[in-house]
Amino acid sequence: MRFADEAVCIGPAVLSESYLNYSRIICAAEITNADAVHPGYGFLSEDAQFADICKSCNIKFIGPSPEMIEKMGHKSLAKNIMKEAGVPVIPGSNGTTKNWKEAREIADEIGYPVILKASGGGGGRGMRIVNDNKEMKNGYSMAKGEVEKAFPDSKIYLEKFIIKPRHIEVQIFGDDFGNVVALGERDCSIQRRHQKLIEETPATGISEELRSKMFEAAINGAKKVGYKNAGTIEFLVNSDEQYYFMEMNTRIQVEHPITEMVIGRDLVKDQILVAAGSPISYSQESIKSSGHAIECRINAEDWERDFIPSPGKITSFHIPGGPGIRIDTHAYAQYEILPYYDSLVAKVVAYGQNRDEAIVRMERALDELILEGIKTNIPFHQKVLKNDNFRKGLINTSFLEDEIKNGNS
Ligand code: MV4
Repeated sequence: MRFADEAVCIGPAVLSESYLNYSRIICAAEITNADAVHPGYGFLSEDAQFADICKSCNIKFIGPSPEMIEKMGHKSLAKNIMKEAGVPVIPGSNGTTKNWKEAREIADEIGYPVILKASGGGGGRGMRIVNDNKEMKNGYSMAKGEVEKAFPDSKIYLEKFIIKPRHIEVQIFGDDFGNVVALGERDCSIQRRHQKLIEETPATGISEELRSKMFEAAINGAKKVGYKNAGTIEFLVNSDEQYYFMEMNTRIQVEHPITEMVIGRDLVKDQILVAAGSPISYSQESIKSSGHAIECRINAEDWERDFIPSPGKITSFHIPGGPGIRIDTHAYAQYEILPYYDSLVAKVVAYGQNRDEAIVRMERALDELILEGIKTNIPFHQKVLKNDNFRKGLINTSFLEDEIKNGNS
């Protein structure tokens, strides 16, 4: 904010009166005579209604159309659309389920375990695993209760539960002229309570054949729906290298810098260009990915106390540098981390010619990163980077549970 040419106060800390308030944001855009709004990756970045309001105010929303955000926000609908485009999707209900009996019939057919998900959800909220036929009645009603509390759309869909999958997402980009490119994949399997902590690209241990199949599927899916601007197609990949579409994110994501590092492009610049009506200026064939990049998300959290938030003043701050190190942060010495917002303080991104070099550079960068006055998850990252299975690239969505105990144990 201090670096900006102009800044406008949009309201108090309460989110409903500032960052989540459509009219406050539109007012700020009007006051500054802004042509466009970049929605970032939180708050209103996947809010179809906000994108629609921008449109009606003649302010360009830097992202896909309101209709696209709406469609992809209905997770079961998004699956059907991708299935029609020939993208493999996780087996399960065709659309949402009417009741527990229907869910049980489908599950009896495809086999247990299954997972119940909120069609209006995402990010892991309102999910429930059902292990057998006898669990369905109770499991369904528990899921329904949670989903009704959490989301306006309380419909539920069902999927085969994939055991210890890898979470691999493909970065795609579309323009106004029907061009779509795939800019590489990211492995985001290292998560805790559906919060990603470490991401890397390229994904380790997947064949070139699987990678190109996923790119092709992602491009076909995005072309089929006429996708514009930056988006991510999320896949789950099982131990037999089968890949299944899970959901689509209609925003730029926190972890986009690792893709920028290996392809040498500025994705936010590209978002602005495409939003301004420029065509994508390069072909799929011209995209050359080289080397390996890893991101560690540094959060203001006390990882020894079950990752509870640790807001407060940063008393000293030293940022590491050197070859292949990129730090994205809004913080500085004497900056106060407020309790109202996300606990992400910095992204440490390490690039190397190969995975080993990226890991070693990341370890050095984390050693040299000094953040005092608050607790952070830096020691957690150091523990993961030392882990033998992580070093071997043997990771999946259960890695943390299976391999990393918390601070005191
Ligand atoms: C799944 C899954 C296995 N099978 N779906 C969905 C939202 C995302 N944040 C996590 N999700 C998952 N969906 C099917 N059909 C595994 C995950 C998953 C997960 C599930 C339970 C506990 C931790 C998890 C970590 C990553 C992914």
